[in-house]
Amino acid sequence: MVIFFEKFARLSLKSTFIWSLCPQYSTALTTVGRALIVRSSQLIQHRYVHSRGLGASPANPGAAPPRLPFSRVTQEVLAFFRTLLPGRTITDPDLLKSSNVDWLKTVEGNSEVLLRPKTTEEVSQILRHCSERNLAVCPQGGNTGLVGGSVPVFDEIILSTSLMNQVITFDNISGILTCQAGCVLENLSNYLEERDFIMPLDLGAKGSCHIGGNVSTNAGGLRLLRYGSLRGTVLGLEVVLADGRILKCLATLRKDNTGYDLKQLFIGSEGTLGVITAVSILCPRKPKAVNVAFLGCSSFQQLLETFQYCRGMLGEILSAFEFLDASCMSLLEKHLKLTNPITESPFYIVIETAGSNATHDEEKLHQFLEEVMTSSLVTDGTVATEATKIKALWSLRERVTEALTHEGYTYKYDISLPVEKIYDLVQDMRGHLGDMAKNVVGYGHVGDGNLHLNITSPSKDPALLAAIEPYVYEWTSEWKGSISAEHGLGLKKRNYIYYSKPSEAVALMGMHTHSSEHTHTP
Ligand code: 2HG
Ligand code: ZN
Repeated sequence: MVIFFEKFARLSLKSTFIWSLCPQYSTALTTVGRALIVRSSQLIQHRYVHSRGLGASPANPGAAPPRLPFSRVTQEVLAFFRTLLPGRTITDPDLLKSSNVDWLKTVEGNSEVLLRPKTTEEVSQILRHCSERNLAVCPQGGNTGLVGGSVPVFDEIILSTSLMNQVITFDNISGILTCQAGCVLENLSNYLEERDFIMPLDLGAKGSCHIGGNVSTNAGGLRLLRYGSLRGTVLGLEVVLADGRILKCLATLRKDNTGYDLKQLFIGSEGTLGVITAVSILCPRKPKAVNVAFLGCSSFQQLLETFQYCRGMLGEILSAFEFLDASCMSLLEKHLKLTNPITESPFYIVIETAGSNATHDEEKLHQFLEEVMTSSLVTDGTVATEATKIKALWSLRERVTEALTHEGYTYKYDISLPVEKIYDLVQDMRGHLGDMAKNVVGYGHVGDGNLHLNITSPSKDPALLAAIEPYVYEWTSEWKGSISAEHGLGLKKRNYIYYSKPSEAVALMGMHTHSSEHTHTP
């Protein structure tokens, strides 16, 4: 068994579970039955972390587990990689630097080898070789993740998908795109737009993130409200399992009820079950008309009522309903010199419509705006139909994360809650932290009940962290929310899974834990 993800042991399905559900594979159990699981020593380690309360302890939150007894990369191993990937086996420490640290610069590993395969066959050979030699591997896409899931914790070999960037096929009748995992989301969007289609997902990180990483973290983003999650739009996957076997489930069918839908196991499993090497995805037609409205509201309650009107009046053309609060706006102005296009308000909404008839869409949008403005739900607003202005309005929402990075250290929370509760958490947290925090800001995907709660301080502050956690997780759990709505668990959230999932469910995922150890389980 090779793939070792020190940071994460979430969907490490136990072999007994998966194989007993798949009788047609049962003969394989004795020889390769562990192929879909993270090695058992990691599971033991996970119990170790929990049984000592290290993971959930405010004094030591998110503590990295100790390094397990994996082999070290030898000259013989390097020689194998250099023959397999000439010029694509990177060992120069300067070149490795950016792959060892995450985008937020909060988590850093110490890998000495970065591999850049171009084909699925090469990925398969890498994993087989590592499996046979007990070498740990960290798969990496665009390295834009926010939970420390895309960088090594110790000296894992980094397997980068950056050169696996080819479109394989696109069918312009069905709208199904099949491509390699390392395609950058924005490149795919541009490719499709030239063909009158769009990607069903859009993220602030689109310029760097890879589609394989998007799928393995089940990224949500700005269009989920309209096109649903990747669990619905991804039609097929090609995956290399830990022992090097290639699982070709790269279907391009809308409907396929033959047996288990295995690809679902890999969507959102953050690389713990295998490395996604190719994806087929259903893409919508490019809308003929896009409008973006940027509105101001004086209270979150009014924002929620605006959302209700919006769903009722714009239903079939609504493609996004996002929000940011006044603190986010101040940071955008301060650090990125962006301009607020409307009068100052406690809350701002970004509404996007995407439809097939410009006149019809504009008429509907204007009726909606008239309604929410005459009823004083919305205090001010502006609408864009032209591409540059649309982009400028979207920047106000998409670039909040970037603005926050200039504030010092940011504690990030990605919470799912009943939509009417999402801003209560921000307000509650402000009261709870008082002067300890520099900023407590809220923004996110109202349409999906997904809050991004970000708390800043001039630098890393253990006392502040101890005040935030586990408070934030207890709050979320009390309202039956999720402690990771769309970013995944990675290294940073892995120890908090029990706030969102019952211990029986975690045990089914392969974590060997005892529920009695989890005093914080609701
Ligand atoms: C977004 O919606 C991203 O902008 C990032 O999910 C959120 O930085 C964050 O907390
Ligand atoms: Zn988000």
